[in-house]
Amino acid sequence: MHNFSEEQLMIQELARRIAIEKIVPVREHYDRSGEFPWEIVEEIKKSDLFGVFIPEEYGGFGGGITEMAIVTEELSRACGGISLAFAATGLGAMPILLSGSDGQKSKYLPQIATGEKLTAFALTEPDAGSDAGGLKTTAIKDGNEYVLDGTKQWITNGGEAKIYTVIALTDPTRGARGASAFIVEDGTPGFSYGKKEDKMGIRGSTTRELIFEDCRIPAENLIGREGMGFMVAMKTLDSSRPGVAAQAIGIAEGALEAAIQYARERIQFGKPVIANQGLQWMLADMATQIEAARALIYKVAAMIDAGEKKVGKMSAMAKLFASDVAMKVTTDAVQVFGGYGYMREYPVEKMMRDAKITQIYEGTNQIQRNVIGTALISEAARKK
Ligand code: COS
Repeated sequence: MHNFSEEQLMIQELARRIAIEKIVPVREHYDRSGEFPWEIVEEIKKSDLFGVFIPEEYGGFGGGITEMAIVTEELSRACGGISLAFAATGLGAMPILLSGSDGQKSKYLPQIATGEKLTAFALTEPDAGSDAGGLKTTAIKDGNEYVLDGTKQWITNGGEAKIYTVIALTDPTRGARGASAFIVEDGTPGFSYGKKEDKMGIRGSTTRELIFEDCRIPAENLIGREGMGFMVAMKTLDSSRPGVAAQAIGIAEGALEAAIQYARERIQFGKPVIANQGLQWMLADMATQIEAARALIYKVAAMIDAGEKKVGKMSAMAKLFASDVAMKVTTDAVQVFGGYGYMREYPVEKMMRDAKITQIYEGTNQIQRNVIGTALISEAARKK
């Protein structure tokens, strides 16, 4: 167990209770229907958990990435899809938290802290995924407004969120260096929602296209300065990747728990299958990998919360390692369940489908290795 404070343990307990009492009974429904889990959003709201990572002066609890990870982990133990209503709100709020003005913080953070408004982060485009610098959406200044044109793709919470942080080019001739970050509110004329994706996993979460056509927003919605957008996006991802790692490890913990319970109950050859050493070894590996990943996640979360600046490498390591562990553990959990594991009647096939996305979004694990490799090179160069 990590050295969580009394308050952090209380947050963990609250989130765990929602997960067990409210999410477990409905997760299959949302996985099948692909609907957005508003009833769970209400529960998270009632427990004040949306505010755990928002400073007290803006109506939050005053925690940081550690608290965000604790809640994400606990909710994900029950459902890695439903937990995203919370986790993606954290991601969407991050540019405002990290780089927003006092005015922007005062206007938007209190509404996020109460859960009155969900948020979403919009960087990815049809032709700009791993190559995030290749974005094409433009935001051209016109008097005291910016005019947005373009399409964002695969936006978690798209259509459900009310506040969007959007990266767009204010100077299309300068590529990534011409990018800027903006706040765009739902209902702004020229801003509409496109295709809603039909996904393999995390089906209790909405993934949708955002379309901007001559969409005018006040110039005051610029986050930071023009040209800072790519940096805002990269800093956001440095802080949010531990959240993906927490989601991954939550899913893995749910799968391990289910596998242990099943292995104790399933009788074959006249004894519970857990009596087989081969199976115990599988469970031992699963549990060990989860603990190692958890240690990494809460280490980097503590570094970020302590205000350390160079966290990109560790953050990428946490997301890379935890998501690979989640994929391995959920696959092994299906194996422990055998034929039953492959059936939709049991939760582990869903966990395996949910785990897969954690190796892909907020930067594929190949991109995480690029981030880690680049950091190793620059650290070595600095030592010279
Ligand atoms: N923090 C602050 N600034 C950063 C940064 C970070 N973590 N990473 C890069 N930058 C800055 C660089 O310093 C550089 O600034 P200058 O132009 O002033 O020198 C600028 O950003 C461009 O950096 P770089 O040349 O390394 O960018 P690349 O285009 O090579 O891309 C990767 C870097 C691949 C790491 C980046 O595009 C990435 O993370 N891609 C994945 C995106 C992703 O996670 N998508 C998921 C969608 S969001 S859910």
